[in-house]
Amino acid sequence: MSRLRIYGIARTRAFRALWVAKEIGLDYEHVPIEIGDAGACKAEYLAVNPNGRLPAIEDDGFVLWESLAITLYLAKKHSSGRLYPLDLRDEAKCWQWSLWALNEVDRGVNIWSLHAIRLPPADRDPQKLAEALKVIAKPFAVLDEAFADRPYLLGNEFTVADLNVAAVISRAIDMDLSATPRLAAWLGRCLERPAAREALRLKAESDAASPPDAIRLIARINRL
Ligand SMILES: N[C@@H](CCC(=O)N[C@@H](CS)C(=O)NCC(=O)O)C(=O)O
Repeated sequence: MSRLRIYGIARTRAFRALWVAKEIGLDYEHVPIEIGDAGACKAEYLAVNPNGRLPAIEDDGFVLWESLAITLYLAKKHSSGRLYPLDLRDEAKCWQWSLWALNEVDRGVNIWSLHAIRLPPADRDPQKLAEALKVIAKPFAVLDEAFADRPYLLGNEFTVADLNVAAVISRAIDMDLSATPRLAAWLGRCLERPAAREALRLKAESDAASPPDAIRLIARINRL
């Protein structure tokens, strides 16, 4: 049996943990549980993550939740000096970009993708869509500028900083990104990596298998 278990259907933020596991080439067991009463709110999962949110991992008995804590932990544990930088300042930059992604763009991109694409047309709210685009415009300009003199966030190499930010905004690949061309090119480069493509395939499959009511539940339960 694999020592690493990843909880959460790939359509959720579990995608981030699946991507890093594939990027490193880890052997893992995927437990594709659903959000809410169908899975994440059941007592069995609440014992793993008392927040009732996805994802979480169990690594040889060690439990961890919060998607980007998971990616940072797995990258540091298995890919120090490659995905996870050895230098303290580079490491701090990985934390900086990861916290930035969660605080500045995670919610806005989610609201955008639900109200632009994923919800049935009758459930979409153009005002929420416009507000989300307004909220992410400034941080997207900051991200675009970060690539003025480098192909990846820390320099010439793809690191967990890129993985985390690209995973958080992955659904923005369907957005009009013409105002931020460097961001668009970088996001394309990140999502074309073989590991990202495999994780995206799982995500697309679980998106496709989610009926409209499941998407409505996502919007309601996450207040998006
Ligand atoms: N900050 C958390 C957010 C986790 C989260 O909200 N996950 C969603 C699925 S993508 C969820 O479980 N929502 C259900 C709920 O909030 O009850 C993380 O990045 O892991």
